[in-house]
Amino acid sequence: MYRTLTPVAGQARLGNHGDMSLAGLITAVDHVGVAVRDLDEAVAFYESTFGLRKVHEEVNEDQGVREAMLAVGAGETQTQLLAPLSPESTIARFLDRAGPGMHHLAYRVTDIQAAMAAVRDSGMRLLYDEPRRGTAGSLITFIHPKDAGGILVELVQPAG
Ligand code: V0V
Ligand code: CO
Repeated sequence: MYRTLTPVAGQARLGNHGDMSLAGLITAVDHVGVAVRDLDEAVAFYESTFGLRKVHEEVNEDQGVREAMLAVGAGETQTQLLAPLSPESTIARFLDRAGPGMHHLAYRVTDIQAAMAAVRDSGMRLLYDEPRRGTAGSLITFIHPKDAGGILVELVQPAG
């Protein structure tokens, strides 16, 4: 019925999104990234206010951040607090422009190379040609916010 009524749309769907769709590759919201000025203060605030629980902390020189992961409920989804390591870091620029607040939305993917191929196929700009090292040994990349509805979207393939 669908095909009979809208054959062109049907073909476009298959042609553009057949094997290359992100559908099926994204399995969860992995984390929401929040830019903060002082990591220790922010961890204390999120723990006491929302009852979140810090489960991980690390410095990521490549990304210019000191970051903490806080489990929400059982920890399937986390809140990531990000403080800048230097005035040149992307988080410092964000804080200068917008102040503390939501910075990115991270979708968990099963296969980051396949997800990156799907993003390229859709015409959205990836910020990195190859995945980089993210929190706790994960592999990450980002989609430009101007191509993703005004949100900086991270794709993350967890370690292991
Ligand atoms: C910038 N824009 C944003 C944005 N950052 N829009 C939504 N959300 C954001 N976070 C807008 C900005 O307002 C401009 O809009 C436009 O995009 C171009 O911005 P820009 O002046 O070029 O800003 P920059 O120089 O700060 O660069 C923005 C990008 C940069 C996204 C290219 O932040 C970047 O490379 N991010 C990827 C790396 C990253 O964010 N690392 C920290 C998280 P108008 O004014 O033109 O309309 S690390 C992490 O999450 C880890 C380690 C992990 O999860 O494991
Ligand atoms: Co992140």
